[in-house]
Amino acid sequence: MDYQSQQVEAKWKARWKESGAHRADKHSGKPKYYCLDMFPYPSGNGLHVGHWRGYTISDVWSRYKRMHGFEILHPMGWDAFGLPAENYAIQHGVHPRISTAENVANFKRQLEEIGAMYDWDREINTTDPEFYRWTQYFFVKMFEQGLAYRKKMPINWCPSCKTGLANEEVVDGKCDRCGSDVTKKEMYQWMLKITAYADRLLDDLDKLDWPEHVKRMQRAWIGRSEGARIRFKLSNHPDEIEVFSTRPDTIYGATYMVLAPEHPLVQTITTAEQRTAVESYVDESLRKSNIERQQVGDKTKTGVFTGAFVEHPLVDRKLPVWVADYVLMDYGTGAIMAVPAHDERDYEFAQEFGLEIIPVVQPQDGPVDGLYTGDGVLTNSHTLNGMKVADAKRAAIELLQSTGQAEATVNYRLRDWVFARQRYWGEPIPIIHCDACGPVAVPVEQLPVRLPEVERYEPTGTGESPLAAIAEFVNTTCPKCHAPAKRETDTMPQWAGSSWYFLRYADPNNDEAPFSKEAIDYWLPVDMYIGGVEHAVLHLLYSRFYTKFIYDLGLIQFDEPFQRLFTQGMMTLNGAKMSKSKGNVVNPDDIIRDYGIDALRMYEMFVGPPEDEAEWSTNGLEGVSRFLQRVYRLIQAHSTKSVPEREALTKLRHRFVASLTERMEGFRFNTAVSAFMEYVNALSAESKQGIDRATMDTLALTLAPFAPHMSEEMWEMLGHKTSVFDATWPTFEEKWLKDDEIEIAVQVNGRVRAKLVVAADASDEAAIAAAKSLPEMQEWLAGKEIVKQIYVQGRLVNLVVKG
Ligand code: ANZ
Ligand code: ZN
Repeated sequence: MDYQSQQVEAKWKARWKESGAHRADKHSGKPKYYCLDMFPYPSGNGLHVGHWRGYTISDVWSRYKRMHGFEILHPMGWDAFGLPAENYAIQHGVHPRISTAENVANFKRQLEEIGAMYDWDREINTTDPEFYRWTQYFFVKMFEQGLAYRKKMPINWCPSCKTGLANEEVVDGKCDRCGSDVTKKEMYQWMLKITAYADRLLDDLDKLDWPEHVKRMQRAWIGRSEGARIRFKLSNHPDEIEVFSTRPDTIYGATYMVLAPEHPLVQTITTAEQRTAVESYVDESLRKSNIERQQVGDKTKTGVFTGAFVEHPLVDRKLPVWVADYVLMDYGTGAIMAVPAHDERDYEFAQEFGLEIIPVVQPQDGPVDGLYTGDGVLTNSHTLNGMKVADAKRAAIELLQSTGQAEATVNYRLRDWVFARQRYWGEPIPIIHCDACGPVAVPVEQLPVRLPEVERYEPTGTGESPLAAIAEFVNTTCPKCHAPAKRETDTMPQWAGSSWYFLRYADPNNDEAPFSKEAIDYWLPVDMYIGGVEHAVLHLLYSRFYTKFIYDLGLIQFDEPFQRLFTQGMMTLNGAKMSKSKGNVVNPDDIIRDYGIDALRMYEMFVGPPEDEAEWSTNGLEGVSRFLQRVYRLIQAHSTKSVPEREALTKLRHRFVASLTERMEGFRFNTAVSAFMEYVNALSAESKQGIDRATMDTLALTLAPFAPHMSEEMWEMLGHKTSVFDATWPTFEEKWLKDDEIEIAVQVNGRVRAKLVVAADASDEAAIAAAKSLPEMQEWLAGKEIVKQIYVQGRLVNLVVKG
C-alpha cells in the first residue's frame, strides 16, 4: 500500500501530544541541550515555506541531538508588540490584543503542523502582562544603576510612523519599517547606556562560535577606534577646536581644519564676509542624511571657508577652518584636522578647493605622488622623521600631551540606545514623574504597569503617545513622596522583550522572579540559536547587552547568551525573496495537504546549503516525496522477513552512517539528504537477496530527524515498542570504511593501456612501481625515457614518456 502521509502524520502527532514527548524536563539526569529559534513576530500573513526553513533546521538538529542522549529544550513563543498590529488597529479599529491573539493562533496551528518538537508548555508572549512585568523589571534595574536615563537630544524621527527610532532602525536614512525619510527631532528620550558595555561586547565576540560575517558586522557596528583628541588654538579668538584623530602621527601633514555644519563653533568663528555663504551651506546640509554626506568618490566634496584660522600646535603654520558636511557632528568631536596626503576624503576635498597637500608618510621604497593611505615611515615631520607609523602615533601623542594639547582616547561608533517609542502597542515604561523627586521607578512589587485600554491608537504627532490622553493612566502619586505625579507615557521599542526572552523559557510560569536560579543554571546558555542574518546588529547585540547586564546583577552565571549561532539563507521563488507584498509566497498548508509534512521538511533540508539562499521548486519537492515513498515501500516489503546480515550490506551501512554523521555535524543537511538517496539506491540494488534488520533499523533511525512521522511508523513496523526518538543514533566502525583493493587505469601519455589492482591506501610510489612492472606495460615502455609519472589517488597512474 502507498504511504498515507495524512493518516500517519496525524497518528504520530496525537501520540507525541498524549505522551508529552516534547516536554523538556530538567530532572531527567541527562545533559541539557538548548536549541532555540528566533521567535517570530506573528503577522497577519501567516508563515510561508521560507520561514519554515529555519524552523526545520532547528527541529532536525534538536531531534538529532536528542538521539545523542541530550535533554532538549526547544521552545517557541511570540514577539508580539510592535507597529504592524497597531497600524492594523488604526485602520480597522480592532484592538491589537485581539488581532495579535488571532495571528498567534494561526502561527501556532502552522507550527504544530510542521511536526516540530516544541514544548508548548513553555510558550511565551511578550505582550502578556506576566511576561512584560519582567521586561519592566529589568528596565527598573537599569534605571537604578544609571543605565536607563533621560536626555533631551535630537533623535531620529519618522514623520510617517510618528515615532522616534534607534540608529539601528534607520537604514540608508530611511525608516526600517515604512521606508519614509527619517528626520531629526529634539525630544526627551529614554536611553539605555549600551555604550558602557562597548568593550565587553567587542572583546567577548572572540569566545563565540558564530559565523564570521555576523561577528564582523557587530565589530563594525561597535566601531572601536583608538586615537587622540587634539586641540588647536584659534587665531585671534579665545576658543579652540578639538578634533578626534586616529592618525596623530600625521599631525605635520595637517593643512586645514573642518567643522561639521552643526558644530557650535561655526556660529561664533565665521567672519562677517563669509557669514552668508556659510549659513546657506549649513541650511542645505542639514537636509541630507549621514549616508549621503559620507559617500566617497562618486560625488564632489562640498564645503565653505569660515574665514577663521587655527595655529598648528607644533610648527609655525596657520590652518584655514572650513565647514563641510563630510564631517559628522555625532562622531568624535564633530571636527577634524585634515591631512589630504593620507586621507581619501580630505584628499578629494583639497583637490576640489586647491588646498595644500603635504606628504608625511612614505612607503619603505620611496615617496609616492598623491594620496597614500598605507603603512610606512614618517617624513617632513621633524622629530618623528624615520619612525614607523605605529611608533610615530605614540610619539606624536606624547609630544602634544606634554604641552596639554592632546591625550590618547578611544572612540566608538556605537551610540546609546534610544529606548522610547511614542506609540501605544508596547510595554509602558515603568517610571513616574514627580515635580519634587524627578523620575522615580515604579516599585518592582507593583509591576506590571499594565497597558490601559484606549479609544484611539493614532499617535498624537506632538511627540506624545496615545497613553498621554488617558487621565486615569497618567495621574498617579509619587512612590517616594506620595505627592500627585504623572506616569511616563512612552512605551518600549519592539526589541525590549526579545532582549531577554530566551531566559524566560527556562522557567516561563514563575510569578516571583523572571526565572529561578535552578532552572537558569540548568538550561542556559542557549547552545544553538537559529535565525535570520537580518538580526546581526539589532537583536543579537541588544540580547548580548542585556545578558551582560543580568550577569552583572548576579542573576546568571554566563555573560553570553548564544554559544553557537546559525543564520539560515533565504528562500526565494523565481529569484525573489518570498514575501506577501511580492505575491510569491508558497503556503505550507497547501504543500502539507498534497505531499505531507515529512516531504516538506526533507525538501527544506535538501534545497541547498542551509546558510545559502535557495530557490523553491515544486519539482524538487516531488522528487523528495517519491524518495520517501520508496523508502517506506522498501521497509514495508522487508520488515516481516528475517534475513541474516550480509557483509555487503554491513559495509554499506557503516559507510552510510559515517558519511551521514559527518554531514550532520557539519550542518550540511542538503548533502545529508543526498547520502540517504545514494544509500537507498544501493540498497534497492541489493534488495533481491533480502535486507537485514540492522539495515532497516538504521534507515528508520537516521531518517527520524528529517521525517519524524514516517520514521516512527517504520520503527513501529519493525517491531519496536518505544519511540524512535528514545533510541540512540547509530554508530559505525572504522574497519568498514576502508576499501581493501581498487582497480585503477594505467595510462601512457594520457591513453589507457592497462588496468591495475592496488591497495586502496597504496602510496604514490607503490602504485607507480606496480604499474611499471605490469607485463602488458613492457611494450609501451621499452626504449623510452619516463619524464613524468603521477598517481591520482584511487583513479589512475599516468606515465609521460619520450623517445
Ligand atoms: C587625521 C587623519 C589623517 C585621519 C589620516 C585619518 C587619516 P575612524 O577609523 O572611523 O574612527 N574623523 C574624525 N571625526 C570625524 C567626523 N566627525 N566626521 C568625519 N570624519 C571624522 O575614523 C577616524 C578618522 O576619521 C579620524 O582620523 C578623522 O580623520 C576622521 F591620514 O584624523 B583622521
Ligand atoms: Zn515625589
